[in-house]
Parts: sequence; C-alpha cells; structure tokens
Amino acid sequence: MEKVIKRPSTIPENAISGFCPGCMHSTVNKLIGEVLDELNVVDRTVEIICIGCGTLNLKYRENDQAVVAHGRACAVATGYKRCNPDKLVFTYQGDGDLASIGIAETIYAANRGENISVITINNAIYGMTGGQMAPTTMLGQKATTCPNGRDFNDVGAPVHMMDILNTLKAPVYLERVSCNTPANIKKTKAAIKKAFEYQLAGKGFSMVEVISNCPTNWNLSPLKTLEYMKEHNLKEFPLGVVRDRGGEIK
Ligand SMILES: Cc1ncc(C[n+]2csc(CCOP(=O)(O)OP(=O)(O)O)c2C)c(N)n1
Ligand code: SF4
Repeated sequence: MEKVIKRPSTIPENAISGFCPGCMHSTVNKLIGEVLDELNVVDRTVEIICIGCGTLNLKYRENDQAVVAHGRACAVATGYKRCNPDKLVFTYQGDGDLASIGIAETIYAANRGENISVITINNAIYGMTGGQMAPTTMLGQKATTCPNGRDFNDVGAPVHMMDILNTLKAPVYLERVSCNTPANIKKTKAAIKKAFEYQLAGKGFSMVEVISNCPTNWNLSPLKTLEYMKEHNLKEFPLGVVRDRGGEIK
C-alpha cells in the first residue's frame, strides 16, 4: 500500500514533543518539517529559536538549530545568513519574543530587507513563563498579570506586528495564517513554503504569523480554544496576505 502521509525526516523516530497536548506549536513544527523535505533543504537549513515554548521542539528536530537570547532571533539570523548566504535561515519566535523584547531586532531586520524568513507563533500570551500578558494580549483577555483583562487605559491596545512591518518598504512577503481548521493548516503550510522559496530565490524578508492557541495558559481544553480563537483572536488578527511582492518563483 502506498504511504501518503509520513513523518517528516526532520523529526526523529523516537522524538518526544515537549509541547502541551493540543498546542498549535506542534502542528507548525510538523508543517515546517514537511516543507523542508519538499524543498529538499534539510541539510542546509538553520533554525534560530528564541527562548519561549518554541524551544520545546529541541529534542525532536534534526535540522541545525541555534537557541539564542530572548528577542534576538532576527539579529542572529541576520549575521548567520550574511555569512552563509547558501543556507536557508529562519527564525521561530513567540509573539512575546517578536513583539516585546525583540521588537527592535524584528523591525530593523525587516527594514533592511534581510533575506531571512520569520515564523512567529502568536498565542496572545507568554506561554512558557506561565501566562503573563504579552504585547498581543487582546483587550479584555485575562492573563496572570492582568487578572481582570487587558485594559486599554492601563497598557494600551494589542500590538499588530504585521501592520507595523507593512509600513516598511523592504519586506517582500507578509501573511497571517492559523492552524484552527484543516483548510487553514494547508494554507499555513503553503505560506511557510512560499516564505522559504522566496528566501531561496534571494527575494528578501518574509514573515508568516500563525494565529495560535495556548490551552494550558488560557485554561481551556484544546477544542474550546478553537471556539475562543474564532470569537476573539481571529477577529483581532484577521487572516490573509498582508503583502506579497515576491512575484514568480523560478
Ligand atoms: C532576556 C530574558 N528576558 C525574559 C526571559 C523570560 N522569558 C522566557 S520565555 C518568555 C516569554 C515567552 O513568550 P512568547 O515569546 O510569546 O512565546 P510562547 O512561550 O508563548 O510560545 C519570557 C518573558 C528570558 N528568558 N530572557
Ligand atoms: S504552554 Fe501554551 S504555548 Fe507553551 S506548549 Fe503549552 S500550550 Fe503550547
């Protein structure tokens, strides 16, 4: 019988995922592995991971990885890519990492049009450290540091990194996706593939923002998080292509 679905080669057979059950970090990691296999670039891929739940994939990926200080992924990726232009270099970052401590690194890498790909998992919270408010936490959303819900008068509105990057001249490709339905999982994979293909073709900076969940810190079952996302996250952060100036891939 022909095998139609198989484990990506980047995930070893005895792999143990550190992600909580139902967390979309897992799904995105599988998709990244599938894309690397399809593009046949596993041997020349370098993944820059920052501190956050993204690091929980360390034991189950076989492509090269570097774990860097919280927020510094785009700076390290810039250096790595400039010195190794033949490598596929991508960052894997939480929204806290990308839009809070790493906001300067992200904006300036995008503004310079670095030929790297950023994959960011926006679960609207600091997952790894126990559910504190992130820059992306939505108005009214509860977190351990805002138990009554995020209040505009206190801390302002959620930061939309896509829209900020969309004001810059250099970025080539910006898209928001999610893994909340099978159809959207397919779109997420296509977006990751496009970002990588653009980089391999030397086209410049791309970012794919995956609107995601955190069953553990949202205190919801994985299924309930899907309902919550539909009501809240996907309204605050609508899905779709924000910019695509990559043109044809040869
Ligand atoms: C310089 C520094 N500041 C703060 C921390 C603490 N810290 C570790 S992970 C994290 C937040 C992670 O949240 P996010 O980036 O949204 O990723 P998630 O875990 O939700 O996927 C923080 C603040 C740290 N490790 N290093
Ligand atoms: S804490 Fe949240 S973001 Fe981190 S692995 Fe668990 S469910 Fe995923």
